[in-house]
Amino acid sequence: MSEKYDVVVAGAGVAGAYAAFRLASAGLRVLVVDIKEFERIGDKPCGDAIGGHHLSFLGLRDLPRDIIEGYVKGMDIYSPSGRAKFRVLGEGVEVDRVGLARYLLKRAIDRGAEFRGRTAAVEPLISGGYVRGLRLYSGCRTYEVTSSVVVDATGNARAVVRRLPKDWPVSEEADPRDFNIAYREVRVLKDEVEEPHILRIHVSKTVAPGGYWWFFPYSERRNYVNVGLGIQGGRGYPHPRDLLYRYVLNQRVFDGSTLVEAGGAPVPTRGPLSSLVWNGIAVVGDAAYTVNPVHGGGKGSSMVSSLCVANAIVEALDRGDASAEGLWEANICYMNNYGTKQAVLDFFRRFLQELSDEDLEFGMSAGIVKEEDLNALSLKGELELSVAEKAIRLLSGLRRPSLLIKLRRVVEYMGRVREVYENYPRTPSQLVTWRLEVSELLRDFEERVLRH
Ligand code: FDA
Ligand code: GRG
Repeated sequence: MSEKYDVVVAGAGVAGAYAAFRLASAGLRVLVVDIKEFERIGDKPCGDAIGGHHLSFLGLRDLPRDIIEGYVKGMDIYSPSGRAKFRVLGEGVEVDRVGLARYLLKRAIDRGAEFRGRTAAVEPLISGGYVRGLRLYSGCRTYEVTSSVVVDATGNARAVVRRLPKDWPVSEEADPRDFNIAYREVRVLKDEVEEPHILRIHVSKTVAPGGYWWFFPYSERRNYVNVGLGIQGGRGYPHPRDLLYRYVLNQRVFDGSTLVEAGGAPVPTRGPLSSLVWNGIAVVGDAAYTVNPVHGGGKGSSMVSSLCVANAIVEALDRGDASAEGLWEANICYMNNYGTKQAVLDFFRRFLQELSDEDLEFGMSAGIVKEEDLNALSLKGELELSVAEKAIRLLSGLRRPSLLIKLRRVVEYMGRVREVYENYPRTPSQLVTWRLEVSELLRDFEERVLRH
């Protein structure tokens, strides 16, 4: 006889652990499984930055101090030559990633969730068009658990949804070019870091093609920094570790530094899945492509998806309806709180990844986009049309008018994709038509703007 739960969560990274915490807090019978044991939960390479607004939204303002590696007050973004710099102010933290996931999982367990480490989700159990549970593997044994809803929070593995029928929207595969491959090291520097509350991002097509390299100090741990580099996937670019060693770690600031940790992983830098739910199944975090496409941060937004999914499951099970329709509120919530911004930024990301170092240098030094514009872009995914208009009026006669005209068109398309996402379907039956609208807009954008 298989064991029966209300919800089985596969994966206990931040997304799975936070979902389990929310579900257990609502009184549901929850099982969480992970291939890792409890001590290594959350141990995945990361830049460790989370915006304070996410912590407020998620009710995580009271994180224990011992899992905070640093307090962040803002970020400097450098042009390829390093001569132009934008400072974007915004408060956040550098977090101990293992400490955070373990803290969330512990809270879930305290609220009654059951955790099984060293346990793999092997495949979903499907019958009558519904996911009814999971086949699990642990200690050389395969067995089944059943549940009203399964939540796939297995990150890039997408261990459950990738085994669902291809016509279920949750199973959608991502294009390799919609990933960044990111590698990072944690190092202790010989000298103190200047301005340890400021994160640094450096854009350069030569050093980090289709991505950037970063230098994130841990203000609470003297001389510790998280330094890494991301490149766009699927383009045949060199390995990010090789680029980091070739262009970054030979800089003087790293002389005599010691290595604490190293590692990398793919990051899905694209728009959200068209639906986080289907019959008996929900998907959250990296497995649902909830990362910010422009900067690759995904911890905060993965938990936003978990919050939306958990709330929807609680309500759906209360009504006894775990169908796509019954769980649909998860999508409305996620699109309102993050997905729309993500989709808009994905269009901007595609434009950014096509720019040369010359374009980036010009764009940043000529003041086409200013610090305040970047603030609005990162907070709301809005880039004012007037920015491009102003720039064109001022500069088109002088230099690089084609870049400016392209920027204006990009901003127009960002407005259009926002409108489409603001009209996200209220029921699953309208999803196919809506998805066609999104893919047509993207095709149009690629043909008329990017390849033009
Ligand atoms: P995550 O991958 O963390 O968790 C998935 C869990 O599922 C794991 O515990 C895994 O063991 C488990 N699992 C997998 N397969 C399983 C199976 N079959 N059965 C059971 N369990 C299974 N984000 C950010 O906000 N700020 C930042 O600074 C950075 N920096 C950064 C740098 C680098 C180098 C990378 C690679 C990524 C980042 N990110 C980031 C992105 C961020 O790390 C990412 O978005 C979140 O960790 C996603 O959390 P999830 O819980 O969705 O997946
Ligand atoms: C796709 C152009 C492009 C680059 C991606 C993958 C990658 C390059 C970098 C690795 C990830 C990394 C270092 C992310 C840190 C980004 C960051 C500052 C996250 C914190 O931002 P939040 O939590 O994010 O405030 P949002 O945008 O969700 O408010």
